[in-house]
Amino acid sequence: MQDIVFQWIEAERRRQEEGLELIASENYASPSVLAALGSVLNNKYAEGLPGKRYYGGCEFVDEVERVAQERLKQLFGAVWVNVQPHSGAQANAAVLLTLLQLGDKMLSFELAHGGHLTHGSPLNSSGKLYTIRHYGVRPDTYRLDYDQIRDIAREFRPKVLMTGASSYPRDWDWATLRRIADEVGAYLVADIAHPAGLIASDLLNDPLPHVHVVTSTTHKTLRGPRGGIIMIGKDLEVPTASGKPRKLSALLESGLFPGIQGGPHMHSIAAKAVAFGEALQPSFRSYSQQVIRNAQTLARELQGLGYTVLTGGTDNHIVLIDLRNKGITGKAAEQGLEKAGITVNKNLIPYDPQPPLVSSGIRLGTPALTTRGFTEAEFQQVARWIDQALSHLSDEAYLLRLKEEIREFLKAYPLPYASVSVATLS
Ligand code: DSN
Repeated sequence: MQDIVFQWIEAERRRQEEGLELIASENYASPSVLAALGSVLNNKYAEGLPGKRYYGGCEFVDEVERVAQERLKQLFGAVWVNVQPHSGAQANAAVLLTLLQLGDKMLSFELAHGGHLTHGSPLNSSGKLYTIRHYGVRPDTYRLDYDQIRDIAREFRPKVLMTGASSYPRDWDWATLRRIADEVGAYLVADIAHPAGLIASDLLNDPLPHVHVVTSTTHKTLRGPRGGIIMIGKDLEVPTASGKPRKLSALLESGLFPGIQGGPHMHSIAAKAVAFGEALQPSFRSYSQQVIRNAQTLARELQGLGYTVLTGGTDNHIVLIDLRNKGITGKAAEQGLEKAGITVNKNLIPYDPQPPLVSSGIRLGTPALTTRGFTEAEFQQVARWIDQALSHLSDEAYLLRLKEEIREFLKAYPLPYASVSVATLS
């Protein structure tokens, strides 16, 4: 008898195959990445680091983790990395636990303007444990205002200046941010979870030479397994509460384990190693270039169809649409597009008059469909489909016909995996 769980997994695989995936934080990991995730490494406990574990039998997982570390260092030019964070949230929590004492001050990007929950939201541990102020985007350009960041930093004197975003379509000026951090004596942390693959491909400004610590996820533009990483470009001696300076790398190491995590997920570390190996191939850079070209095409086409594209375009994989001139909320757009087989997420726009669960915008991203082979021509069609769906939100039959048209179209762009293996129960 087939376990019902595998039927749902197969249903999800088909959903991914038959619809247009435009969630900016999602991608299709390769069959090799999925094979490593589904491997016997799941069974192994390995607290500690390669060669320094708290468990026996780690000789092979040690090799796996060393490969992951070396490939990641090469990919970003890092001098030290940790590949064990279970997620980007864990990576951020570990870094903040390392750099801050309870109640210390952090300045970060406002969540409603594109920041992230783990950068000091009152609902997240970061907002409960530390004292938070935010910077935002300018109301006229929707872009970061580095003068504003400097002004707030001078007044607030944060110990950490947190940067990076989950919905900001423009690049970051890390050199300027480092000057601001230095002026006020703050650590500069960059969370590059969204654009990591584009930075690894040398297509966006590189934070490693400028910031003290970089965190990221591995499953968005980097196209690996779900997970997190921490990296540094320079291993400084930093002061500690005891007064004895220590290497930043050593502090971060223990901030993660035993600070906030237990056993590392070795199957996930193996999958990260595989994904980093893929990202080191020249073909990954071509993929990343296409991700950006596709996003710029999508932004331009939607503008041509009368949509308000925030900041007027994009430097990365994200396109943010303000739907107010169309009289549609983000919630209604997300629901209607889903009926047509187009998956997006509603998104607050900066200074949004709507609450988060309604919102006035949608966030679109090109990494997943670019993995399926979409180029500029296909993204022109994607823009037309989005417009057609949003123009017929109350016409269920129309949306269903569109869904069928998209399903047929996508047959020419197969996923890298045709089916899931289905276990049987005896
Ligand atoms: N949930 C992720 C995103 O969609 O951007 C961020 O953690």
